[in-house]
Amino acid sequence: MSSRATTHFDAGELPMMKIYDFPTGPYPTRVRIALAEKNLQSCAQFEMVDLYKGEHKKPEFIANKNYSGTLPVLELNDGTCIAECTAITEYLDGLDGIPTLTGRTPREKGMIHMMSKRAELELLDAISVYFHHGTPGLGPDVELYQNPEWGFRQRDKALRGMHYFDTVLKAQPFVAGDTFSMADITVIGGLVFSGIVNLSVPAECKALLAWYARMQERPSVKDQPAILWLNGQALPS
Ligand code: GTS
Repeated sequence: MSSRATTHFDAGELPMMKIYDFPTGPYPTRVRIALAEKNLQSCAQFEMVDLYKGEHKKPEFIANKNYSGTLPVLELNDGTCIAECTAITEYLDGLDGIPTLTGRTPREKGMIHMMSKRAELELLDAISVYFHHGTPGLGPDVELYQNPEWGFRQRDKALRGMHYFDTVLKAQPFVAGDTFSMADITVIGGLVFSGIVNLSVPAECKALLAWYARMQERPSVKDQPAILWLNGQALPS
């Protein structure tokens, strides 16, 4: 961890943490990007939970790791488990006392939180619902209830969300304003999921497409397994 430029921690004080992960998953990708942005990857040990085998729905996982039965989950040395990408990102961002992803001032924090939540509601979570209800999703053994009509409505909502974020990005360089933040990471998660379900960003959403191309050049984003996979590149072993 010696490469971290500014930190309130000495290397030995930084916590080791475990991330319950599915490397190409859009939500785990959000936390992987946050770790890379904070240069904390070497503090994280990843444990794969196979979504397609329903390991995240097993009673032990629900009881001990995440009541919601989703990934990612961050587990601290003392056994504390933090689920929800935004909560995990807030935790990681606060570790060094120099928040770069979740805002410093009340105004920044408010804007970033709002835009990240909006990116979940209008884009990422909507595509997730489409995946689980409007496509075979994780397969019949895991998808015990499917409502295709709801899935297709959410797909249409996500397409409207893409137009909304296109409008936002016509006016400013990043989703929550002038700097990269957790809100950008959430929209990246949304576009990763859109790639997985073949829901293309409409060609007229030029600002959103240009922003996504820029995001994929960021060191924290470009080598993510999900991005490599979607771009037809080999995954690291
Ligand atoms: N609100 C949660 C968060 O922000 O962490 C959602 C997490 C989520 O839906 N994760 C997906 C999941 O566990 C992982 S992935 O789809 O990105 O790979 N899905 C499995 C399921 O059964 O919902």
